[in-house]
Amino acid sequence: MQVSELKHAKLKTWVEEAVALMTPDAVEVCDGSKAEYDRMIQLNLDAGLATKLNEEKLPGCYLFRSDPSDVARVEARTYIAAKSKDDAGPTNNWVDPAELKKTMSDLYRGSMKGRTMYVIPFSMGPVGSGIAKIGVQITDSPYVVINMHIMARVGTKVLDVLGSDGFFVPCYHSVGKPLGPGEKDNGKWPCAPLDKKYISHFPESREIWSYGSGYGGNALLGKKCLALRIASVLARDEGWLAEHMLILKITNPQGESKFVTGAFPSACGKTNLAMLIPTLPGWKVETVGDDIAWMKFGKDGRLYAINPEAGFFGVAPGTNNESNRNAMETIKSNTIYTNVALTKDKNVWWEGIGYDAPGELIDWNGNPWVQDKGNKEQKPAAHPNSRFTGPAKQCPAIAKEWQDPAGVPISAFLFGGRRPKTIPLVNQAKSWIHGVFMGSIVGSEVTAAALDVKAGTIRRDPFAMLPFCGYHMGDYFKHWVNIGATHDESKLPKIFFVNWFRKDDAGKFIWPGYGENSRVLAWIFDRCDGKGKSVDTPIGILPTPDAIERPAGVSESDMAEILKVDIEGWKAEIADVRANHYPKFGGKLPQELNAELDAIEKRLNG
Ligand code: OXD
Ligand code: MN
Repeated sequence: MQVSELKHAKLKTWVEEAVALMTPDAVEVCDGSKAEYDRMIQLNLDAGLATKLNEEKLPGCYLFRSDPSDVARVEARTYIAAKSKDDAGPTNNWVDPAELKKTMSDLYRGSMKGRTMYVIPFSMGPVGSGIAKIGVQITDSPYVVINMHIMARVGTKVLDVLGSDGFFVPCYHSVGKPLGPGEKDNGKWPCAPLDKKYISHFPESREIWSYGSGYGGNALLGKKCLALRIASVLARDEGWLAEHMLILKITNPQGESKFVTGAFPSACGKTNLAMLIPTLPGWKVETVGDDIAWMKFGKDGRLYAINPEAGFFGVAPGTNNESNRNAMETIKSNTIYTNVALTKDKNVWWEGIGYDAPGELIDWNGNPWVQDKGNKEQKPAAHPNSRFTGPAKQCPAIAKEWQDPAGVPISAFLFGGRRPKTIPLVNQAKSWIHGVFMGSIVGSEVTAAALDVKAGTIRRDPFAMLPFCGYHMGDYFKHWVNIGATHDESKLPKIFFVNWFRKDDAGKFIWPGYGENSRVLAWIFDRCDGKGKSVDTPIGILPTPDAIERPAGVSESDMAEILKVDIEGWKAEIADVRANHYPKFGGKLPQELNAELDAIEKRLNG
């Protein structure tokens, strides 16, 4: 389709302005067809950016290697350009929007020379769903086009729903590497240097401008940029929730089902939990989403969730048949791999895939690599943030409701993180506001290797939204408080804090995790019906020691340890929240949360 054929006047003008600014050699409006996908793959193959993988073992799969400066989301280069700095809040980077638009317009000027501009109409959520939102991304990256084909619903069907005056979020994207006459990418991943990368959000005008990166959440603008940062602002204004949450369906041995969402900071096994294979006989877990949940109130007063995405953009290292067999099955075909290692027979390999590297590999930098297990200093063959982009419909555990435009009714919210001590295996909030308090103090242990902080330090990541909230985090807490204050609490999801990551004094995990987490999910399921043996404690409602059947390897005393109320540990936790965490949000911290902190402290002292 030509730009001149676009029926939506605002969209047409916006595209024409982008063409005038970025001066591509050609413009294409994406139709979302298989033929288009195949043509984009061919362009990537011709540019030397894609490697076709073994057609017998991995049909329809391709490998890409990105530039070392372009391997992950760049939080330091991510901006919330609200009109007032106070609206972005203390946990977001802020630049005045007019100034940022000026800087970025200068970068965009001529940035698509020698390339084609692709206009991708996309729907986050099932096309036409009342919960879904439409975006239109302009990009000069055929890699982005194929990833968007998998991660969102794209093409003409979206334009049909948009009509001539529908709402869309305009998203600019350029890799920031124009080509001179006759110049080709020649196998070199196009992007701009780190200090020229910008991932910018304009919350008032609901716009996204991304420049200089072709990778993941920086470039697939439907995901973190639209579905979380801009959507969180829409949700605040319109009275719904846009959350960094997985969605799963649990069915008990009697055949009754419930839907649960869960927020966990990055690297806490969200995708694994979303695709869990229960060890508990008779129970079934199915997947609705692994990263983002959009929830709106139904006429019955309950919250209904959709997964706005259509694919999984998962971390490859550590994914194997034990940790996540469903993910391994999902990515056996029609999958894009980025920055994993390549074997001689054009298969993929990564650290933690479950078997040793089969002979000499090509690592994610494109260099020969031979595994040396004796060398602890050896650089990994796959980048630690290497990814697969796989279609959700290929997941063997996908729930039949996953594309239901009305969404699925949510019975429980889970919050969790990696907490080696203090936080029990599972703890039910006594009330909505207690649950909001739990969400507000979510934290996870970071390793020294990952961040420049002392190993064992807890990084607080409230609601797992710190890098993804498009406005002041204190106002975000207030939005959650208000949801409880303005709705019938008995119909709202019950809230639980879970922690699979307790360690003993020798540093060994006490709880086996993975499929055994189904035992905890079963207790949560029963609690939603007011069943499940429980005890009221100062910190919340805990299972009695015999409420959760112990898995192999977990002794009675282990179970008592991970279910006990660690009074001293909790006092330290409360003191840390009071001294170091809550003050970050200044006057915008809702007083209801301070009151909750006081109440728990009082109970601990009492
Ligand atoms: C992600 C993240 O990539 O949360 O999903 O970092
Ligand atoms: Mn995520």
